[in-house]
Amino acid sequence: MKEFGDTHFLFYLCSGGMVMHHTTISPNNITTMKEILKQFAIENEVKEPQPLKIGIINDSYVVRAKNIGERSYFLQRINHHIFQNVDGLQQNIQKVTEHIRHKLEAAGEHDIDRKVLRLIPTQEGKLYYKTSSGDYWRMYVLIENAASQESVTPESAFLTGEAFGRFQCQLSDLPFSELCESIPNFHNIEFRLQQLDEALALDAAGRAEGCKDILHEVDIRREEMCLAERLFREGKLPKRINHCDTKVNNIMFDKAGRPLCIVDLDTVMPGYVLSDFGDFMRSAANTGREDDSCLDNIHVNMDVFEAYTRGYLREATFLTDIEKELLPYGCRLLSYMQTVRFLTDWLNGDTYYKIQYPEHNLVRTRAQLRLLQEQEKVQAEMEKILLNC
Ligand code: GN1
Ligand code: MG
Repeated sequence: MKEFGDTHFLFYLCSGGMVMHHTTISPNNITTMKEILKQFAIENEVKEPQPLKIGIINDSYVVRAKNIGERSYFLQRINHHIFQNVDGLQQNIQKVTEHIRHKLEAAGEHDIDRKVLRLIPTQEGKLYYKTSSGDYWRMYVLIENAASQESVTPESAFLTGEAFGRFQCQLSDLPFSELCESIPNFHNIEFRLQQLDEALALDAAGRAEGCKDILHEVDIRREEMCLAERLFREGKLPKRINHCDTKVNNIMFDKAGRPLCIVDLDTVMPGYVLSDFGDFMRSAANTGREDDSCLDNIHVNMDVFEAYTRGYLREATFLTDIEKELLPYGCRLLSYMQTVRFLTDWLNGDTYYKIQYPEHNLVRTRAQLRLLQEQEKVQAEMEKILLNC
């Protein structure tokens, strides 16, 4: 876990793993930033926003209170090229956070603003601010004295499993017809494969020839990986409200290492529970990094798998038998889906994910494919653990 001390300070995050970003804001941007800050219904005086390097989609800033003891904030520019229905997306977040807040209040919980995100409306009472140049901004209360982690221990994986299980449970009585798909077909693998096929046919960046081996690996698994969609059509697999980005760094922990708050709610929408289970394992039960260039670093961490599964099943009491049985499949599905998505972006010439170097999306693709292959090797073991849980 990152440190909480004064020097390696770590505040919290609302999207993706958080690392302080050392670039400064230019004078022009400072004026714009002041204008943006003025739009939100902030009660106290704040300092200049500081950019944070978190997530690979939105731009994020921390806005600290001028005076100790007052509220600090988390400001984000929403990537509206990716989230094209910002209004629907913000309403989803508002509905979900309000729903959870009511549950926490009813349970007599304290310190609720550190346990569920709170959106700060604009002066006009809107959930986001749109600038004249067409950018969208939103603001949350900053979660103080909390940190995200890039990896978990079996102990914290157990607690995290409970936390995500609880999150799904808290939302299980919110009718999902109330939420929109902030990105349509977001975790629909049939749709993702279709996007891959289109990218391949277009070959906009002239990269198809160089990834024939990966494409072969994707192709031989197509039928197996579309199982969830088939089961849904047959009425056997339900959709529920899911987080849809349960990366390990999308949960904040308190100083004692206890899960505090689930963050990055951009993709909260109806989906299969397999998504949330699988995406956590994709990011946490991997001994390597999501973009590890050394493929030999990548193996499944079975201790994390077992601990998270135990924690999750303790809280996710609403699961049907088929949902439970398919959890190990969900791990493979999400690694496969991320392989397909990174590969599609590579073929399209890197138009979706932020990259840090030219081959980044290709390296990410290979790392996710390797993880899938590693998960396949331990499939029987995963199923056994699940039965024991
Ligand atoms: C994106 O930016 P971040 O880390 O929240 C992506 C996820 C991927 C993830 C891969 C809206 O999430 O679906 O799993 O990158 N979010 C969107 O690291 O596409
Ligand atoms: Mg995200």
